[in-house]
Amino acid sequence: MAEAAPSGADPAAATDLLSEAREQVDRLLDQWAGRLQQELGGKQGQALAYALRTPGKRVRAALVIACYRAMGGRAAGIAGVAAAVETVHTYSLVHDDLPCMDNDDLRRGRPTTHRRFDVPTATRAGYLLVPVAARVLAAAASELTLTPAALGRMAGELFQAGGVEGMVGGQWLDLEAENQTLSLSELIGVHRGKTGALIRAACTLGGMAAEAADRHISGLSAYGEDIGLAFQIADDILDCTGTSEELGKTAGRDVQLAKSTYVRLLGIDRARAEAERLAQRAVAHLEQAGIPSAALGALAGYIASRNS
Ligand code: GRG
Repeated sequence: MAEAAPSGADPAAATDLLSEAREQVDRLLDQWAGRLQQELGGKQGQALAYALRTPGKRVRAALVIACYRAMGGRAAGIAGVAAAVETVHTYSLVHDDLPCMDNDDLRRGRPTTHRRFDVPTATRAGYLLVPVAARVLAAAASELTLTPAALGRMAGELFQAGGVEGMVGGQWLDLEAENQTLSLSELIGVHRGKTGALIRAACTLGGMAAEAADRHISGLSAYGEDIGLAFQIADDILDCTGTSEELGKTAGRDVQLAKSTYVRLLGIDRARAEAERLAQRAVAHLEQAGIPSAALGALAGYIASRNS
């Protein structure tokens, strides 16, 4: 079997980066949650705060921060860009769990937002998170003293990845594909949109915040595209091999919903080998673009072989 991580990658470096990202981004999201709860009030405010405060792994946040630093960025304000990406991701989880989509009860080890509140409140909370993400990004750009042009470019990148050409489009195809068997290339198309687009954007946003050159942004984009797919393959594997306690969400849901997954098409061993191959190729893209990649190599290894 292929190596579990790109050669030279240090698993402890990934764990350290993830804890740092969690600490910084959770603090910011907690502040936003408090502010929004006051602005909105009532059950709607509570639901929005509940969704923002649910504790995730913060992989996308760690990617924003690591790509920013790989491109020479040093300011602490990058955590705000990471929080904006995590806000879009949180919106997608709130809606993904709704009865009209995956209809799930458990997320991040807690009741899903519509179970804790109700379906209309959770639906509105999800929609409300999209403009919240824009506010979080604008505040971060101001703290980083980015130009309006840089903010415009970053907003375009984030919301295009979150839209019909990315996450929404991929989810749409995923829902349409329930009870059908997709070909591998169709499945790759679904995964690249549903999961990969936002992960790729996390990487390019880190580079853009550091005002990286276009050829470096392209290298980060190619890296992000491969680890985005590897991330979803690992998700497919964990759905079969993990428990609900370990995952913080209902295990075995893909089989229950008759979804096409990498595991269904290739089996667990070949799916695992493919995730590892993609992680290695992601790092090769960085090397080709001349991007120093120790932290990003560690994150690629973590993403392909993660166990939660
Ligand atoms: C209107 C069709 C339509 C769609 C709305 C709901 C939605 C947009 C998109 C769903 C996108 C989605 C949930 C993709 C799955 C990505 C994924 C593997 C999520 C799990 O990510 P982790 O493991 O979660 O990083 P944590 O909880 O750690 O943040």
